[in-house]
Amino acid sequence: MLLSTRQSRPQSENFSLLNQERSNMSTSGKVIKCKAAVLWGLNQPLSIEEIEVAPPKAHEVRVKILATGICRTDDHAIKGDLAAKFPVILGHEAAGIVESIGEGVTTVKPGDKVIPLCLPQCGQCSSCINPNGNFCEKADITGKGVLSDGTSRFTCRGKPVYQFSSTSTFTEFTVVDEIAITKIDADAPLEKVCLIGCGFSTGYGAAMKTAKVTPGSTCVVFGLGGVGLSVIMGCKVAGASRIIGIDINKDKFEKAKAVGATECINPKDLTKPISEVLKEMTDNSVGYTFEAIGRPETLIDALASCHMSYGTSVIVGLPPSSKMLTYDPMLLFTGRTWKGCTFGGWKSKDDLPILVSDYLAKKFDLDQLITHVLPFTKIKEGFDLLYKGEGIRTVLVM
Ligand code: COD
Ligand code: ZN
Ligand code: ZN
Repeated sequence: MLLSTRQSRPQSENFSLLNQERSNMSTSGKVIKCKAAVLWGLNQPLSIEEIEVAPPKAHEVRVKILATGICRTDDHAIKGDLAAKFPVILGHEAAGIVESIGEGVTTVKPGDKVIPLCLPQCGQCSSCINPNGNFCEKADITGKGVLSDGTSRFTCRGKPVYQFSSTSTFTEFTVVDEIAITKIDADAPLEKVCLIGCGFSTGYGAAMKTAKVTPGSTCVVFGLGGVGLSVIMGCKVAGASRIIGIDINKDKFEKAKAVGATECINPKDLTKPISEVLKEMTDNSVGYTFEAIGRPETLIDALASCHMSYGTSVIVGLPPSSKMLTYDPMLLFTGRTWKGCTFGGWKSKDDLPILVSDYLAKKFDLDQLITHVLPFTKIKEGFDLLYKGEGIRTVLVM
């Protein structure tokens, strides 16, 4: 029985699972030495190092990471646009297998397939207990870089190394709080569902969970990177009949149409404001707009582009923290709704396993987002692809 379950998985994953079962017997309770990409300081190159990963303490879980995506937020930490403490192990979009658990852990066990949660769900704070909230108060928004007990589980060359975004996944092993990990279907292909750990869920949830796009509606998505494409997938699954993609890079249009955009516009080709063009194109019927760029100007464009009385505009992209917005309150006075969301609005620990099952049921296709797969040690090449704007998502496999 066990053998037949294994046979349905990819060969490499079977091998990892078998190794995992053997290894967690010998590694449980001990320090593990493994490879990780350490960032020693702002704007430094990522350095592949041997690190030590301490065993999980009470209510913590040690995970063998098998696949991790590279997200722009990791680069924001490298450049200093997002607070982090150094040295640090970045990475927050991943999937793996539980190696061992600390005392009191009840929701996962060794051998379980899991996704670490860059937005935890503690289940007890004001956001977690309200059905409409998801921004858990335990989220590490100030870049403390430590687990709940105030320390990290990593050391390298005798120095403590900080964690990132409640996770740290650019490493063969990591330790997270139990509130920052969720168990997923044993049949999930980890090198695909790792994207559910951040980029995909952020965009897809903006449409499905936050905006609650209605069937037959007209949607406009500003920015056709991995997050914007995931918004398009959400609009399509929700039954939108028109989905208009906007990007200044026309090379993004082909993929946008492949995932569900019905038409695409390059603002550089326009002589009138985009809100007016969209109003004319759609006979004044834009129900939903999404901003997945993270620029103050396009946030206002997206707001102005949804219908003046019943339209909803969702902020998905986050402008650099120093930027303030100026806008005409009349845009809201006439009835528009302006909403924001983090992580698509999903309650991470509860909702991610459902998204993984939806993927396995072929409700959406993550393959469209994965343009490059590289061995973990080629992480620098993966970041170069991000900088060149080539492809959508790079997945690193361990
Ligand atoms: N007009 C139209 N399109 C533009 C413009 C413009 N003025 N400027 C840039 N673009 C396009 C680019 O050509 C590109 O195609 C796209 O916008 C942006 O895509 P990417 O590939 O750079 O980025 P994504 O899709 O991976 O992510 C973009 C976000 C803005 C969503 C992301 O950077 C972000 O800020 N996320 C918010 C934080 C968050 O929710 N994080 C979740 C946990 S990390
Ligand atoms: Zn991310
Ligand atoms: Zn909480």
